[in-house]
Amino acid sequence: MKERVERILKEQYQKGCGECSAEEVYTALLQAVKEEMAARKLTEGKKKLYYISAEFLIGKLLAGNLINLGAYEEIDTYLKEHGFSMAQMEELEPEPSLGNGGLGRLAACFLDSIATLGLPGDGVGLNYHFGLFRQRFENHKQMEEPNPWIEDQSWLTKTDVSYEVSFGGGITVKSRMYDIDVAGYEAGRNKLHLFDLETVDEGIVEEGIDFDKEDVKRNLTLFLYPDDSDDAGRMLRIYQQYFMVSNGAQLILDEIRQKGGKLTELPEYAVIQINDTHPTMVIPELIRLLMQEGIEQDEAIRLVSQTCAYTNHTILAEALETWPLKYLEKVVPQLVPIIKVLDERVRATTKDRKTVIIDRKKQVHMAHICIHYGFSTNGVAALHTEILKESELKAFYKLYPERFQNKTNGITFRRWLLYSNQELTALIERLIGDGFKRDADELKKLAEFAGDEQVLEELLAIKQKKKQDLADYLQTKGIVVNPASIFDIQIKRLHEYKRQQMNALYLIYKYLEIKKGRKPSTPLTMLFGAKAAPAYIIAKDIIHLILCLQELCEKDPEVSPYLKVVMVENYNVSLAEKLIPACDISEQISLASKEASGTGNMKFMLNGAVTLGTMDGANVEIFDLVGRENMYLFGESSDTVIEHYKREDYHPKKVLAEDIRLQKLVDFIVGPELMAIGDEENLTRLYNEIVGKDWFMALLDLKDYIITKEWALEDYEDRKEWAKKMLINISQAGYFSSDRTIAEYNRDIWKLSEKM
Ligand code: 26V
Repeated sequence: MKERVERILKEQYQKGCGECSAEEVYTALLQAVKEEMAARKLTEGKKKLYYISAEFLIGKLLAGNLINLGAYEEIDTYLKEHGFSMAQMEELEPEPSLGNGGLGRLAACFLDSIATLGLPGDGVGLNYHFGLFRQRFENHKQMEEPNPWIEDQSWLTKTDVSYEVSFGGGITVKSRMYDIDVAGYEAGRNKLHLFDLETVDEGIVEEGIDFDKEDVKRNLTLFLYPDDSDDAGRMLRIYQQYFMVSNGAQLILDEIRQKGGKLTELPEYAVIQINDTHPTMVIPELIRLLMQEGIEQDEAIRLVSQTCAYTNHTILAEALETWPLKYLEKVVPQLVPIIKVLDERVRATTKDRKTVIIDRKKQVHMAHICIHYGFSTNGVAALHTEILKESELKAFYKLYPERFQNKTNGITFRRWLLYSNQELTALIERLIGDGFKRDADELKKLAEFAGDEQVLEELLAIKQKKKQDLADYLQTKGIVVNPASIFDIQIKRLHEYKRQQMNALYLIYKYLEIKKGRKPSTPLTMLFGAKAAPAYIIAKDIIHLILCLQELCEKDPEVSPYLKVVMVENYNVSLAEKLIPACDISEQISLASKEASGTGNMKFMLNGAVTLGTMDGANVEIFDLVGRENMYLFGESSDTVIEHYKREDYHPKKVLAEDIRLQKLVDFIVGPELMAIGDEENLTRLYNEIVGKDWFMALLDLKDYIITKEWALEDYEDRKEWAKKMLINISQAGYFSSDRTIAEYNRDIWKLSEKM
């Protein structure tokens, strides 16, 4: 690899590494890695997986690619020899934000594992020019800006693949496919195909992230999920989705033809994983294309149904996509007759009107298309799948019990351990050898060292080092944190069900305790990172509250030595890589039943953080693995929560009336201290929401949360016992490797032949 870099530097700049600027070295590295990847054999096979997803939150790629190519250390040393560093290169790499959060990051981890396991499978998505917005704070509020990430030299490679895609109203556009190579860990190569439109015009973006939402030819792939709070935004989302799946479907059929296959053999050549409902239209689109090729409708429907599998990622009603039929008539009129046929067939086979595709209000239920016309439906954690079967999708489960299955999410250990925590990786390797890098289950061997004082001390020393690293990094952004304090971290999208507001209420509790003179033995640093959807008012109010609390603590000399609040700006994958290894307490506090899985919880556990969480999503499985001794559980069960919703018997005012202490915490939101810092409008609106509605029941669990968190903080004082908890968590994290998840998808759904 080093030689490649030298050669490129010579060719392009006629200089050696020592005389080049950091930018020149970065560009040469990028090209060298791309060359090296291109030289690898593509993983091929008769049957191929197409993982279609509106989001691939791949993050920066340089370091991960070097690791998977086995060249990280070589380049690390090479850079140091010439006065550069890997960290410097990473700072220069722009971060693609082609995803919102968990769902998109999962897709990126999956690509890594698919390539590593040697499975023939590619990703299919969109090449958003700006991706998700960049977040900036101003006056304690979130501002949104475009995040351009495509430079002259980037990971994208332009291909000569191009298709025509037609929309209603006589609009036809020509696409262009760009590829990003995905290198497996010491294994082959797969591809992420991102479709784009050459007429897209970055110049139409006005203030912030506003743009003309009607001008499809110029805006189609500008942003990831533009604001869907208005009709034009929602319509644009349908344009994007159809553009993605029409290109994907044409690519799939082309590849079958290239292999000499017949379209009637579709299920033998292709399996399509539909990542949430965003790519649902691939089903009617493929049926349409097959019929165009002369295949009978019945046969086309049968072939497509045997090819498509659907993953559900949420039970939140507001996130389950339904589109007004009239929108589809406008954007994709060619699909409407097919969707109507699909609906009629459902109506003919079942009386249960809960499963219809087009409902009485003429709304099209995208998930229903996937379940009826796919051969598999899966949830993303054991509890989530049970809830789908027993409540949300019960009617479907009755119809097709054999189609339902669970695939608990996972994360790639290459990025979330080998790369982001090299110190911990080295310790593990010394203790149990390097087999865990290929077989994450081997981490279990670490449990033997739970009584080994020296190992425990080393583990603590590594945690300390990572906390120091984070503190140093934050310092460069003007933020000072005390590395001797406890790092308590909640990083994830901002949503009421994830209950950042409950964490903020704990903060108020702690602030008031310190004001009363009850000072913690070890200071506490509470770190947050979260973007709120631009149109999600209450989520933005919660950010406002946290930023106001940050200032309140900072400015109060009685409090600041003991309690520090930091909300990092523009939380993204690279920040996660710095925050997670430094964490002591991992906040996984969603309302039970609402977080389908969570994957941050897994990353924290793998890095030796102890979870403070509810029995929700994959937390349940973490608890099963580590036990009561090694995790802090609190809150009502999912059954109780589901009952409350059914009976409509949860009232925040009742909870507050029963406990005056909780009332005081909530009142603080609109008290003089915060009003002096923040905006009355935001604080009052949030207060009213919590007191009047509290839809995600933050107050229900607040008391238990405070007690349990206090208990965890107390336990932290016994460093040896805490280190044991850390070690047990790491030793049990192997189950959450996405290699395990992908092996299960392949065994039970895709059935591709492995080439290792
Ligand atoms: C989407 C939307 C869109 C409209 C407004 C509200 C809303 C709320 C939530 C969502 C989530 C969409 C699906 C999603 O991202 N699910 C996440 O998938 C992860 C990977 O499976 C999983 O770990 C997370 O628990 C789950 O929330």
